[in-house]
Amino acid sequence: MTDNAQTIKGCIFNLDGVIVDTGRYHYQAWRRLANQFGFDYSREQNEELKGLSRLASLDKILDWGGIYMPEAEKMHWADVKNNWYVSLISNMKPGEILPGVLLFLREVRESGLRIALSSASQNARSVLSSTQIQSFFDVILDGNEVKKQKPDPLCFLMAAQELQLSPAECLVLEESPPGIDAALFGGFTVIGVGRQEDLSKAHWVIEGFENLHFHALLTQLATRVAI
Ligand code: B16
Repeated sequence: MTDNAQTIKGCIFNLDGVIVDTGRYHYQAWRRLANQFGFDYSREQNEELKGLSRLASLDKILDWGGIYMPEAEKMHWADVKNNWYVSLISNMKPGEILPGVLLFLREVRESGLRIALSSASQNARSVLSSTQIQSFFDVILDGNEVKKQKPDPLCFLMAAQELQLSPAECLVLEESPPGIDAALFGGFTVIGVGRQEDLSKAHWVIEGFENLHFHALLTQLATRVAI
C-alpha cells in the first residue's frame, strides 16, 4: 500500500446494488403499478431509477407511460408501491447479501476504518435488519434523514461528518451514475460498483466484491488517484 492509500480512514457504502440487490424488488413493485396503469417497462429502463428518490422514480415511470397525474395523487400511488415493496423486502434473508460483501466489510473493519451506510431509501434500515447486516455500520443514513437527492452530495457529506472524517479521508462505494456524481461533487474518492460503461466517471470501477480484497483495491486505486 502507498502512503496515499493510507489517508483513507472510512468507507461509505450505498445499499441498493452494492450490499444487496433491492433493485429487483423495486422493479417488481413499480412494474406492478405500471401494469395497473396499463403499460409495462423493461428491467433495462429500471436501471435508470437506481439512486433516485421514490417520487422521482414515479415521475420517470409516469413519463414512460405517458401519464399525467396531480401531485396529491402521486403521493397516493407512491404509498401503494411502497406497501408492495415493504412486503417484498420483509422476506429478505442474510443469503441475499451480494457475494463477497461480508468478507470485504470484515477486512475494512479489521483495517481499523470506520464504516457508514448512505442510502436514498427510506426503507434502508428494514433491509439491513432483514439481512442482519446492520452491526457492521458505525453510521446509518437513509432517505428519512437526507432530504436532498443525488447528485446533490449531501447524503455523503452527512455520512462523512457523522464518521468525523473529511471527504478526502473517505471512499464512497456506489452503483448509480447520480450517486457517482454526488460523491465527486462532494470531493470524495469513489469506487463504482457495476459496469465500467455505466460508471466511467468513478475513480475506479469494480464488478462486485467477490474475490476482492480491501488492501488490493487500495493499492490499485493509489496507482490511479492522488488521494
Ligand atoms: P424507497 P440506494 C435507492 O436506494 C434506490 O436505488 C432507488 O431505486 C429508490 O427509489 C430509492 O432508494 C428510494 O427508495 O422508495 O425505499 O425510499 O441506491 O440509495 O441505496
